[in-house]
Amino acid sequence: MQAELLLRMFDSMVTIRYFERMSVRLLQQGLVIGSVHVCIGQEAVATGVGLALRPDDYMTTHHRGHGHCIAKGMDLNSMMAEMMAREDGCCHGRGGSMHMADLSVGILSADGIVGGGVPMAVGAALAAKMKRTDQVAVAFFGDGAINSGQFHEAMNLAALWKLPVLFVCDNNMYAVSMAASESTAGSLSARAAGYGIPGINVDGNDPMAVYEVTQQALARARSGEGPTVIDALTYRWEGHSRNDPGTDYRTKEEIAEWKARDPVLLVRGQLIAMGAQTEESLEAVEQAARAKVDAAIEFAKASPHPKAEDVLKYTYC
Ligand SMILES: Cc1ncc(C[n+]2csc(CCOP(=O)(O)OP(=O)(O)O)c2C)c(N)n1
Repeated sequence: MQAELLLRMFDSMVTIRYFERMSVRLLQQGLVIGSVHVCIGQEAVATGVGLALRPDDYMTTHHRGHGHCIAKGMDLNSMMAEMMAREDGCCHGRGGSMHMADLSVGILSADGIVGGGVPMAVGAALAAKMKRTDQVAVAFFGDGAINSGQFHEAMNLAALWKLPVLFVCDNNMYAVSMAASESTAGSLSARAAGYGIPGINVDGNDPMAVYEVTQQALARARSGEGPTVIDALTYRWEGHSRNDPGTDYRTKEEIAEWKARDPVLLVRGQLIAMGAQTEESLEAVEQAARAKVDAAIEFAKASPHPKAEDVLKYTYC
């Protein structure tokens, strides 16, 4: 059971990492349109939470959200086509990297507005409570979101009404070039305590640790006890986005230290140490993951661009 789950985690993380590496390459080639914020190094947070959720649980994510969507089960073809601004994308190519959505797996939206998805997840949780389903809503956000007003309004209502919601922080300690230590007083878990809800700190580079705290939080939410905050400490290996090398405000030593704590290598080592897998069998899993992403790229390339006369289609006012 443990080995099977770890293998699924490995598969999820290598799929996310390769998807992200290819996203950067396709952006450089001009095939991906707009901007891309990759989550290389942070795959364990998305994976640990995503694999604990049910397909009908709701999720909102943020600008660095490809990993969350993949771990929640979103179709890679539809994601890649969206990034390449094609008709077969999840938003028919109108949204791009920061606007992934797929209601068939509970993904309500990604959001380019920092903190924007948090109140939406609370709304989804309120709907689940009113309809008496036992669905849970998860809001992913970065550490840069936790000083925004809407974040606190959302936490307050969720705690007051005991809504089935998980607040999950991909805490990579930077918002663009701003270190959290220079922008944030106190801690996220202390803020959770201020709203009377649990605030759990977890190693965000260990998918099993993230999975276990997510399961506890889900059980609490489904039994009507209300929300939980999960503060998952992790690190983004790359720069913030296209024009940021990520090295002007972080030391080489810091980056190297976090790369040495690679979540993919951690799980690879665990699977081999327990005798469940070999180097060769894991290489085959990685190859299969790369093949899925490569097929999604080919699918997206073959998908048509929206027609100019359809420019107003899907717009509402
Ligand atoms: C309300 C709002 N303010 C500012 C921005 C510009 N912006 C985009 S991403 C970002 C940093 C977000 O940092 P964090 O939430 O920690 O996520 P990370 O990029 O580290 O994953 C900022 C300031 C924005 N998109 N929305």
